[in-house]
Amino acid sequence: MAEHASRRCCLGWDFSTQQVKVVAVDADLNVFYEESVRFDRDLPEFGTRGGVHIHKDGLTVTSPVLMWVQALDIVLEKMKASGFDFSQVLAVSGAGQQHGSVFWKAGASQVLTSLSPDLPLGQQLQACFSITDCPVWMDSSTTAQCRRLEAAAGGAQALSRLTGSRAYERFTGNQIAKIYQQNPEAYSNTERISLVSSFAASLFLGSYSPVDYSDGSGMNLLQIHDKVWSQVCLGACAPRLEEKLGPPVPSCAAVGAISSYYVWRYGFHPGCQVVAFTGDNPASLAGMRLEEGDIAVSLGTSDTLFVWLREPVPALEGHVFCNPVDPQHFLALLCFKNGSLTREKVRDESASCSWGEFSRALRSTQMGNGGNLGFYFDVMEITPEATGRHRFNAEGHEVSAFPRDVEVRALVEGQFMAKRLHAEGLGYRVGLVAGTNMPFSEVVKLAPNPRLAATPAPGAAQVYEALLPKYAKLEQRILSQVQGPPE
Ligand code: XUL
Repeated sequence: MAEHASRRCCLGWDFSTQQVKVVAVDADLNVFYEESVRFDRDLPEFGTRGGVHIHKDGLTVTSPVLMWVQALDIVLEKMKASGFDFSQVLAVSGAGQQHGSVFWKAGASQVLTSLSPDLPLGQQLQACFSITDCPVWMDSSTTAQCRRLEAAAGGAQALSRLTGSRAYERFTGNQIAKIYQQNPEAYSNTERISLVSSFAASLFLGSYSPVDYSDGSGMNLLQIHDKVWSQVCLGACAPRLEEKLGPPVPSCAAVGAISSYYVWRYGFHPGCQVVAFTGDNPASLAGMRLEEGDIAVSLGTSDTLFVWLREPVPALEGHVFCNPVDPQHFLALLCFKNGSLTREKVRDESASCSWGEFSRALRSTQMGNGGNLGFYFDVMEITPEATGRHRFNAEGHEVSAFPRDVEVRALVEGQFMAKRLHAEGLGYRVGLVAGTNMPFSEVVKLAPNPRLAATPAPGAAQVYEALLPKYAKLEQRILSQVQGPPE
């Protein structure tokens, strides 16, 4: 029997855009088993690219719900074939891509509660969805619904104060409104609407699992302070929506025992608990073990920044979600579209296509870059909404170019000052003292320490504290060139 066969553990699932993945974590928080199914490669019959269908309008982006169900079937079968001992699993939980939604057809609940252990889920749930292609987070087709929702809530800022974000096309309330308007029959034939996360939890529970506060904050429907659905927002999106959503729960809530389907088909213990699933970004905050005052930056195609906040200031940019670890606190998320690709471009132009050269350029210039500041928005930026490259010398005069080494430092410093500036805009304060008495941090103490990729150089605080107001002023200058002066 395989070495992983009989270890008490919890299973963590990830229903992401491109794959379904599972990890088994033992009592010392060691990951000792992993399995996954990639949609494009392993389920080619659904014809997805990157796990999605991009429709002809270029704005609508969906994924087939049965592809997600079948992916779960395949992962479970692979685990079984490898000798995985399901009877040792104490609990299952997980994460899902945020904002995506699943529409369960009238009667689906009946099917979910009476699954036959002889058949895979995909076969039994075939007729359970009123919408077979689910809107996902990459969809941007709901601008009209967004404007309507903001108007109903008293404006974008008022909606942001209430729900943590102004109206965003991918946020689920706006997606539901579009479905209600364009396909009213399918909407009225829907008995339950899940997020991808609560949908996945429902599959394990064998009944509808509630939406959790954290992922629920990505819908433009949840009042992030009171943790209840906003009647104004529900009313602006679609009728009878509250009953289709069910009441939300804390992200750490145990929602029930695993369905007997898994007990009979795979040998799970009947007492195995299902803990509410949440969104992938909230799950990352928990996984990275962030605490109050911490900030985490993910450098990808887009850069994402996560912050643990106690007193958020919801704004017109970025998102404030309920914190998955401590429901009294919050998580701020900022997305910067000009991330890796822009860094690579500047590396190619100013550092001979070499990261070694790029690092040398950084070492050869001083912190603060002699007062030179740059903005590198090769594609329309999300935070802030501006475009183009803008360079300013120490006197604040716009210049057309920098020496190569100065260019490299201006890019890196500019990208990171933007992160600090906009995180502060959402209520983050550099230098906060970490919170005490946090049970989650106690629990995860056992896990290997996350590896810090870098630490600030001595003197950095003084240099950038002084430079930040100048950066903010120049950013305003660029924005007023794009948008015209403020009213
Ligand atoms: C966050 C967002 C994405 C998805 C990716 O608001 O839309 O990060 O969660 O899965």
